[in-house]
Order: sequence, then C-alpha cells, then structure tokens
Amino acid sequence: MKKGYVAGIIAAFVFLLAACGGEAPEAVSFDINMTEYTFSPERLNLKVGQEVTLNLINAGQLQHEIMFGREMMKMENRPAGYMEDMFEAGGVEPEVTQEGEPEHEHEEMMHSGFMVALPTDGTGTMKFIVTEGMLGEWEMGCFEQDGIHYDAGMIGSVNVTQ
Ligand SMILES: [Cu+2]
Repeated sequence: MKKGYVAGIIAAFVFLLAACGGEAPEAVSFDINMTEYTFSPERLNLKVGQEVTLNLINAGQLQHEIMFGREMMKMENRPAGYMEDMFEAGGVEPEVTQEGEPEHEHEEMMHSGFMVALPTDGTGTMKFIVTEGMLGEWEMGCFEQDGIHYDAGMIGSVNVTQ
C-alpha cells in the first residue's frame, strides 16, 4: 500500500471524527442565588448539547423570579418580560421542581414565556438540554413588583455557544 494512500485514509478518518463532533459536552450544574436585586453568578456560559442543572435559591427578603429571553418588553410602561423567550426559541421545556409556592401569582397576563417564581427561602431546580435554537446572547431577569426588580438591575446574562 502506498504511503500517500494510507495518509489519505487517516486524513479522511480524522475529518469524519471532527465532523461527528465527538461526544456531547459535559453536563454542568450552577447554583443561582437570588437576592435584592441580583442573580449570582451574573453570567452563565452554556454549550449546545450540554445538560444543564440550575439550582435556584431565593436568599433574599422578597419573592423573586427568573425568566430567560431577549428584547425586554413593557406593558403599561413597565418592564414585563421578553419579546423572545430563550426556551421557546430552543424548543425546550425545562423540567422544574420547586420547594415553596410563590406567595402571589401576580400579573399572569403580563408574563409570557417560561418563568420560575420563588418565595423567600424557596428553592427550585431546572433541568434542560441546550439546543441550537438557543445559540447567542440572552438575559435572565426578574420582573417582580411591576418590573421594579428589573429596573433595579436584577438582570444576568446567558451566553450559548457551539
Ligand atoms: Cu426579583
């Protein structure tokens, strides 16, 4: 067998491996602390194919919530959610379990898209797999109290890459 031929086969094999992308990225888990008026950590970096677990902890004095999207929209001139919901864009429905019911299911009409609301000392878990539709920059935000929390800076960022 000619050397060039063997090298060609090896090159083709390496190319195939690269094209298949190998294995899915490793699963990740983050604890997200919610207080007045921040998410900690403020930034999440996720990869397509990753299995993500978010442990939500309301360590504050008030009820808080978390939504994921972009292009904040206002209702009655108050921040009320996102024009584009990250999970809707990704065709993903996170699995949610939570301890502690929100004290008030307020503004149901004003909230569209995925949301988890937690009372003080409430905890919750979200699980999902990152899809291609979620690529890009997103926000996570809290719109409690007619958007006062959002205005106060209760905003984080989510960056999804390949
Ligand atoms: Cu809040």
